[in-house]
Amino acid sequence: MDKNEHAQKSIDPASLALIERAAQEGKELAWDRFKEQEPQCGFGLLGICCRNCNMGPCRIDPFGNGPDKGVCGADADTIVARNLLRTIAAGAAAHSDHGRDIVETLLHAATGEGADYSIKDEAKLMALAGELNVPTEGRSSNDIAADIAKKAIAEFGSEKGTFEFMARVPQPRKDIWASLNILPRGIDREVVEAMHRTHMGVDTDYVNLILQGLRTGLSDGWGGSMWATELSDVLFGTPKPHKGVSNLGVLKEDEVNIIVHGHEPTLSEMIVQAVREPEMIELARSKGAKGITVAGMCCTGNEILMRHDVPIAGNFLQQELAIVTGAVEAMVVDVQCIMPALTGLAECYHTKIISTSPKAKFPGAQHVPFSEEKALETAREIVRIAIENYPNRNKEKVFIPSEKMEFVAGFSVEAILSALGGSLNPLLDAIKAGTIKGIAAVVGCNNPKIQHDYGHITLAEELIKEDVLVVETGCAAIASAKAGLLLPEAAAKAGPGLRSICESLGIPPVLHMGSCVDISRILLVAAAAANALGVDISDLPLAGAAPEWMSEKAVSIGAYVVATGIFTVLGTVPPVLGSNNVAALLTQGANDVVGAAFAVEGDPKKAAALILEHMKGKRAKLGLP
Ligand code: BF8
Ligand code: SF4
Repeated sequence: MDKNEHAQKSIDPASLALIERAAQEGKELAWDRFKEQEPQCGFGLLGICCRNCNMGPCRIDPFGNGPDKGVCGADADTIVARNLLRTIAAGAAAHSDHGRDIVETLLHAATGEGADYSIKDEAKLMALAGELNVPTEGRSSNDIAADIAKKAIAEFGSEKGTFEFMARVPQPRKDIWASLNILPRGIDREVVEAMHRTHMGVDTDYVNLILQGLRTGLSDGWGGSMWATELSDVLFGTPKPHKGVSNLGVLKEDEVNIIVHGHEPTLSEMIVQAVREPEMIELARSKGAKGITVAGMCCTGNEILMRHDVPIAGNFLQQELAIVTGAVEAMVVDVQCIMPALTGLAECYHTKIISTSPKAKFPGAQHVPFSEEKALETAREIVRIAIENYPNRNKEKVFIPSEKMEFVAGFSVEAILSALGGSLNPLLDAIKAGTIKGIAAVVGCNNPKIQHDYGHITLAEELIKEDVLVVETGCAAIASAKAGLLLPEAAAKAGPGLRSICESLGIPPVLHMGSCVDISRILLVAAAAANALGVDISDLPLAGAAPEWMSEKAVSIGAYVVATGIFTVLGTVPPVLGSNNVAALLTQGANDVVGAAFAVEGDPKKAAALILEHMKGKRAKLGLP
């Protein structure tokens, strides 16, 4: 493979250097495995294969030359819709099960079973207690926190049949959900019902199936994910803007490097604490290292960078590249977006892959079970394993790219409000005046189908140039961090209106709002804007985009963002094109039902044009210039 072929894989110089390095060393990466998969299965790409029962697997002939029904009689519409609903259910389950773990951590912190955790944000706890009608008078924070956690737990099991956070949804939106019968009832319940409905011989009506997809998505966005965000803030602190450093250049040649990768902040918070202990630093020195560097990867990285001065090593397609540096003593993983390839690759280096969750074991990894009861102790054990591994590093194999970039992150809703002087009004006034044309949420993954980071960066740059404020989470936000778009100085790349606002507030034109569960923060900004203007969310000049999405979680996010009334552009094609009816419902029909729909556009410049056109239409309807 020549150099030019590698150049198409990423726009990030650090990644390109390591892709080249891996090729020289004969190491296989996701891009190579993607190539081996090509041409990918046409039935799979169109969503028209079904193996929901053992009369199958069945497939529909997309050209009309073969079967148009499975053995049971399911047609393309049913099969595509059922597959999509199962995908949403898996994504919602992943986010919400993460949420459940956070709820349980708060409960255990409150009851003393998780003694290493404590309530870091009393103000947020009190605000939530007020909102959720939990008595506070004369009560300890732990008692209040326990009550809040129990309220949340009841919502997973759906004792109540409704969500606390529905009170945050603007009334017109809730009326739409009620009329469609898609108000989520219970977080687990919607996932279970989705699985039930897609079982052989249950729901076959594609419209009915897609509606359950929206409800399942809503149970994630306004349920599981929102609990994850809110209670993580209570436990670990509500993010505030601060500086950090990104990209693989944050790894240190002369220090023990530990990467925390995955999604939940519970363990990584403890590792951050453990590496700062003098005994650990002393131990590292005794092994010949100058110190210990912890760097994040993917959403675990986002969780800790939002709250601490901890660098982020990279996003989804950089996880293998981190190992190729030869400078990582341990990659500690919990759940989600962890490539099974890591363990095989790590065998060629000295890196130890340490799995920690009973839910996610990896053959070849060292398993150090994590429990809240012994959280800090486990974190110390993991840090010790990493330190002991430092002398095994082959210094000749080390190749750390020099690229690193500063960023400012930590834009929780609370932080945005405080930057605006206490209310959303200055932002809304700017939108009304046309100084800012609208707000776009650019979120989601990397995917070797798209040049790494190209989708995210091109779209964000195109939008800010046109005076659209961009808010980001997940791997999209990490891409922007590496490209320098999260710095206030990046306002120079924005149009004159957005630039003036950013300069007067001292904020970047692209705001990092957290991990993927923190898209719930974006929902709250949308809801607050709609309430302040007395309109529905779908009336606002807002848009969502996932230029490089790959995960099932992203499909659940898409479902709840569209159901919330926000137009969403996808950069990679979802497997729905095998049914014209389903594709039309998602891209057009949904407009008449929930006031928003999906578009699919792989070229981020064209995606930006779609978003601008959409905002123009919404502005005109509101009578804005
Ligand atoms: O939850 S953006 S690749 S890391 S799924 Fe995964 Fe996608 Fe990254 Fe975070 Ni979100
Ligand atoms: Fe085939 Fe129907 Fe069974 Fe699916 S549910 S595998 S379409 S028979």
